[in-house]
Amino acid sequence: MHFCESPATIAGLFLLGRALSYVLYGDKGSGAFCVEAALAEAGAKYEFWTVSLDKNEQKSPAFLAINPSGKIPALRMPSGEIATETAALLLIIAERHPQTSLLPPVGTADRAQALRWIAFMASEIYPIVEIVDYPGRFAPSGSAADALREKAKERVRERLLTIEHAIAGPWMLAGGFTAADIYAAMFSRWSVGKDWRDANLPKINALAAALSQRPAIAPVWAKHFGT
Ligand SMILES: N[C@@H](CCC(=O)N[C@@H](CS)C(=O)NCC(=O)O)C(=O)O
Repeated sequence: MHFCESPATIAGLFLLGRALSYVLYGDKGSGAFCVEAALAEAGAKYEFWTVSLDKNEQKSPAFLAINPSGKIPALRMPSGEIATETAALLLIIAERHPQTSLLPPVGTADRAQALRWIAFMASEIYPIVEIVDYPGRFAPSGSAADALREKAKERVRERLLTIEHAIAGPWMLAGGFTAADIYAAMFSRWSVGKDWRDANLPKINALAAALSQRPAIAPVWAKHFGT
């Protein structure tokens, strides 16, 4: 289903989606991967509505009404309210589906570490990805923007190495799989280049391979990142 279908169709499907399931607004290979993987892990019903980054649909008036920051992913809850921010969405899904292992139990040392690494990636990596993807938003276009993009890529690589060194193996935490693994695997597919990743991030690569084999997540991984 495409985001820019006729308004009547969208309105009808909105209502249907609202009544029955989550509605995830996103695009393939984007931050929507995390949210879709968490929903799949939870066994939750959801609709995936494409907001095309190639077509800049995240800046369309229709989508800005959903997320005024003009970014995907956004998630409409079955009860109708919208939430955004990938890290928050991971935590919201974990909270609403406590039968999953997306987050360790409240008050445990493992939960503290899962929250720590999710916050690290949200604050230290995701904003730098915007500079890699859209350097012209931060520097005059041309050689200044190109140089900035390269510097930003270096920072993403440095911060992914911090994650690499923190991985217990196969998952980030010795206690097992959490939402932090979904987030880490996604960032390793962006910005840094496959050759560099293969040479420098063996633990994240192994984590991503394990994630891509989880029964619920396997089809989501294939959809967003291929096999
Ligand atoms: N702070 C947001 C960042 C989301 C974000 O940057 N999403 C990217 C796609 S992965 C996007 O929509 N980029 C389009 C743009 O910045 O115009 C989050 O954590 O969800």
